[in-house]
Amino acid sequence: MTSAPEPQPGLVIANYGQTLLVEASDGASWPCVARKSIGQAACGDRVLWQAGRGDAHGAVVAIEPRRSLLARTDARGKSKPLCANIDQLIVVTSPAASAGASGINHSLIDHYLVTADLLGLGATLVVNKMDLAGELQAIKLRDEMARYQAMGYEFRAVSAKTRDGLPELGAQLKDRTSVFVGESGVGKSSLLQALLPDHEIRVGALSEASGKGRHTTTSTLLFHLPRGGDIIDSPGVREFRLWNISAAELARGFREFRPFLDNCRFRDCVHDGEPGCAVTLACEQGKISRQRLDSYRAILHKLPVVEYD
Ligand SMILES: Nc1nc2c(ncn2[C@@H]2O[C@H](COP(=O)(O)OP(=O)(O)OP(=O)(O)O)[C@@H](O)[C@H]2O)c(=O)[nH]1
Ligand SMILES: [Mg+2]
Ligand SMILES: [Zn+2]
Repeated sequence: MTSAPEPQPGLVIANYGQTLLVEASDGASWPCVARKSIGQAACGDRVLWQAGRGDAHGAVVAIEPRRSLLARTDARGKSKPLCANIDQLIVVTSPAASAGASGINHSLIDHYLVTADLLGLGATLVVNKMDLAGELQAIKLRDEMARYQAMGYEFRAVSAKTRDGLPELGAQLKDRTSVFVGESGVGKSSLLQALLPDHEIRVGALSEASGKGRHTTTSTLLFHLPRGGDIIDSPGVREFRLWNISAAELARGFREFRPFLDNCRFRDCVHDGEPGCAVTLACEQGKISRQRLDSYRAILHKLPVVEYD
């Protein structure tokens, strides 16, 4: 019997569930399965892997230590790694088809921003499909986003269709690993396609020839930017659940709450209507927006266990 091939370093560039696509140092990619004992590998993981014999899949035998990990929690509270070794979250939204409202899903945005803060990652808000926004809607959007900018988050208004704002977004992605997250249909894959003209990425338009199903993204995929940096496309979500964090951690994730958190009457205040709550008072005084406090409370009520620390 010949001995097993030497493990070599690689990068997970796609996660299809059971099968991982691993990019070798020479740029070629190989389908692999992960050894059960090593835990779940995610897109963006640096791994050690062994080539398979003949047509057989390779084997991922070790996951290198991660500098960051974004995980998703399912309805039962089970956490699943989504992508690893990322530097920033690109939170993508788009204006609603109907005029009037801005159409932005604030609760989902706030979930992602809190997640980024708690993981120590950067976050940028991107509103795509600005070509569809009417004049009034565009003003309202920029107004709402100005609030996030005041908290120190980057904001970009872009259009994958007209390419408006894409050079600026591209500059922000350079030499970093970024993951595009957000609801289904907001145009994450379209933005990646616009930034990566040499790749062919399937986007959600109905196939005109067959009229069958939308090409919604179902796997997490990593692409290299031609001028340095990696971007990861992820499947759209309706809701993003935080893992089992404490109420205190959640409140700290709302970064503009921080100056008030030590001033509540009760040390274990969760800022949900308790008397003498400094966060509620700050909201009444216009120092914290109503929408953010509502978002915080909505997330608080959904935490699997509210721990007081
Ligand atoms: N008008 C307009 N349409 C866009 C723009 N960007 C994307 N679209 C359209 O929006 C639809 C959804 O785009 P996708 O890129 O597949 O959206 P996604 O966020 O990747 O969706 P999931 O993969 O399901 O999460 C497609 O029909 C795109 O052609 C844009 O800037 N302007
Ligand atoms: Mg997609
Ligand atoms: Zn309080």
